[in-house]
Amino acid sequence: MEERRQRYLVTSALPYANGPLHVGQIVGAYLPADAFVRYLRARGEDVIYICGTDDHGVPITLRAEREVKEPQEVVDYWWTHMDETFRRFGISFDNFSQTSRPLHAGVTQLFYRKLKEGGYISEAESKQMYSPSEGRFLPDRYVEGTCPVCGYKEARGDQCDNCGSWYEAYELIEPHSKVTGGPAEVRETTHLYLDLPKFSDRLREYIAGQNHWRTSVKNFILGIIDGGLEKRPITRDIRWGVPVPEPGFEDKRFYVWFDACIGYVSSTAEWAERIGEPDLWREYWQEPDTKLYHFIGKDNTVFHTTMWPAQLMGCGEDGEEQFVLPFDVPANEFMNLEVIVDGERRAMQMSTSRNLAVWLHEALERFPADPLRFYLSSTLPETGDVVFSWRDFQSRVNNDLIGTLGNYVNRVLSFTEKYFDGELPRPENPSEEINEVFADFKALETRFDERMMAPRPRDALGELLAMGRRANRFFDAAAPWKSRKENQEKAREDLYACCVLLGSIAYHMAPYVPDAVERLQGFFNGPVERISDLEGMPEEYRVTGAKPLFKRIEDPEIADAEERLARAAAG
Ligand code: B3M
Ligand code: ZN
Repeated sequence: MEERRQRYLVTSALPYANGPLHVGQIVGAYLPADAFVRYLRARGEDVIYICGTDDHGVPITLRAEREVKEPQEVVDYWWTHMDETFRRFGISFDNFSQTSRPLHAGVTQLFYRKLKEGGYISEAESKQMYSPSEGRFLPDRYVEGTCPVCGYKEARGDQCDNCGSWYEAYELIEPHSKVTGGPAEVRETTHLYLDLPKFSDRLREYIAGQNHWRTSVKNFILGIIDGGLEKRPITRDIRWGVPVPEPGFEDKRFYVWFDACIGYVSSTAEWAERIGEPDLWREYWQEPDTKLYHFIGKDNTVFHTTMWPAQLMGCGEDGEEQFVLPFDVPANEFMNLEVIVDGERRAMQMSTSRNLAVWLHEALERFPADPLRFYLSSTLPETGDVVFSWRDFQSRVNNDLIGTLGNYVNRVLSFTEKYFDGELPRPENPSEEINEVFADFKALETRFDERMMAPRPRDALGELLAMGRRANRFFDAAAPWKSRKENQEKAREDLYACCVLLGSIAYHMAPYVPDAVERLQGFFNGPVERISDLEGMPEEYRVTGAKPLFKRIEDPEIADAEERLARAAAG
């Protein structure tokens, strides 16, 4: 009986299009999702992987103003930069869109209309800071003044960096525009609000039912819901964003977090159009058996588990646009950097403004994607914060990727070519040792599968390394360098078994180091497949023209990369 394919829709957080990508973002939302998606594709599941840039919000307009450019110019530049970097790194999106495209504005306005028809939108007046000289309202981050609590002179619009107090911008003493320095005043303004309290019961029920989520995450969200949700303003007095389809709101735009997650939907719709099946996006978003995964950094959790599900629920009220809810929201923790300061190794927080970061495009100038992907996969912040260290990069790559996995692949392939003309036919009766190692492998494959589907690709990588060690042990015990002289037939049979193991290892390596596995398939002629899924043993394996898959990382390369960070920390 043919198993039905499961439908998956996987997304990675939409990065703000205002600067280059750093490794902290990569381990948070992109690499784990990509490994997961590549694995699902190899398993033959029905999966699409969706992303795009988040083009709205204050981070974008601040950069545009600093560079005296139009926001569109800024986001287009960074979209191209990110698109290229993601490709070089092997992130295999099915679609990478932008939230500044017209299609996205249409989808956002559709969500808005549906929510309004459902009775979830209201209008209210509020106080906002206004800059008379600039003729505009100022978002919080554009306002500075004296802290009403401690008297600190350079307090930000929403929070004081000196005493940590939170307040409304109009409570600041002598508030002024951060851009011009001119005075800011309080003015009344009208905004639209999303009625989150109306969703409380449904949200609670939805979250409480996610038994596969981590309990800590579940309890955290339930705590927020039980603490009482408030109506959220979904418009802003700004000119850059999705236009609000209401009279009187011509000078306002939707708040970036109102449209950001909708970007997942519009990017899927764009993908469907591009492949010539414009309605196909509905299957992924609206068929109830889709499994929807949002990979994000942990600071985006609350939006993805309260406001976003509420938007999805509220949009489907009339039964016309009924959306699935996220099946899982894998949220990763943070990554710090190991930096040498005054000759000492220290873990420091990344700082993009001080250039104290490992930018992905720069790292890719130094090293190929595979070793970087391998190291980062081995240190994904799945359960707690982690530290990026160039020295660890070198030792993981040289010891684990090359020493354990690459070495096994090389030994098997070169032996097969050198002593058996690259041809290994299926043996009649496999030895007891062979049956044993196959059984061990099947158990490891099951463990790998469980961890990858959790989804915990870092833990799954641990199982892959266990496969590598087990395979090396089998090779050592079989000692084909001896047996080929004493018992040709046994040596041939053992090497054949080694190729079966190699096929499984390559299969499980592919989500992490896809380029290497593609190269391998150029000289390894045999199934790259789990042993558990082989239908009978292959007739034969053939090997021609094998080459080492990886290059060792040398000390000077690491010294140079470390020095670049040390300089940033000192400067
Ligand atoms: N752009 C925040 C961030 O990049 C935001 C995520 C949107 S996900 C829809 O961390
Ligand atoms: Zn203060």
